[in-house]
Amino acid sequence: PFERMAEGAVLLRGAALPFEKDVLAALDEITGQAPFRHMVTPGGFTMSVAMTNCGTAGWVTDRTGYRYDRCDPETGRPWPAMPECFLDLAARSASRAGYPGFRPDACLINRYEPGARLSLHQDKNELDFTNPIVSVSLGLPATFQFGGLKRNDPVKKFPLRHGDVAVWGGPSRLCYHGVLELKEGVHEAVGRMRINLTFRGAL
Ligand code: MD5
Ligand code: FE
Repeated sequence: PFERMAEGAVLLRGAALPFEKDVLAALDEITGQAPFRHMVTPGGFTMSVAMTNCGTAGWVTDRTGYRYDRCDPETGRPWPAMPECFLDLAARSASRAGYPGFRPDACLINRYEPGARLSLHQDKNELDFTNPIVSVSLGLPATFQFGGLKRNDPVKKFPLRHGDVAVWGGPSRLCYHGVLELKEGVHEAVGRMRINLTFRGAL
């Protein structure tokens, strides 16, 4: 199961399923130390998606802007370490998609509850855009949309389900993308939410 979504972007359906148990256990460990929180954008809006991080650096936003920070601003402590099973899943997925040698230093963990959405944006706070971004979907299904390099380029929609892994590299790395409002539902292993892990080379 190998779909090409765009130039440089590959969808590996179900690629995270063999890692499901380890990943969900590691997630509980991480969110015990660095709980999900709703961050505030520079414009003063509270995000409907709740976030936390693990790894050397974590993505954060507040009234002063977006950045990667080595510490959790809520606790002042370093983010929880990246679990081995996360690194393994990210590196193997990147490799299968044609990006060998990917070793992420940051994992942003997004939690969508029904009604939460992520509006169209580009990911450009990372220092080196030659690294791909690996995105792992868990729990409730969502509709992912991605467009082009300009905000007004036409968008394509893709359903993302539990266990799917998307790898965004090459020309797709800076494409506009977002997630439509999550529909009501309960996933048997994850509950009433969608979790997305996004692995990045941030520093
Ligand atoms: C999500 N998260 O489903 C997505 C998965 C984020 C975010 O967008 O910033 O936390 S990452 C999807 C992605 C990353 C980089 C490029 C592109 C998509 N793309 O070119 O479409 O929670
Ligand atoms: Fe993004």
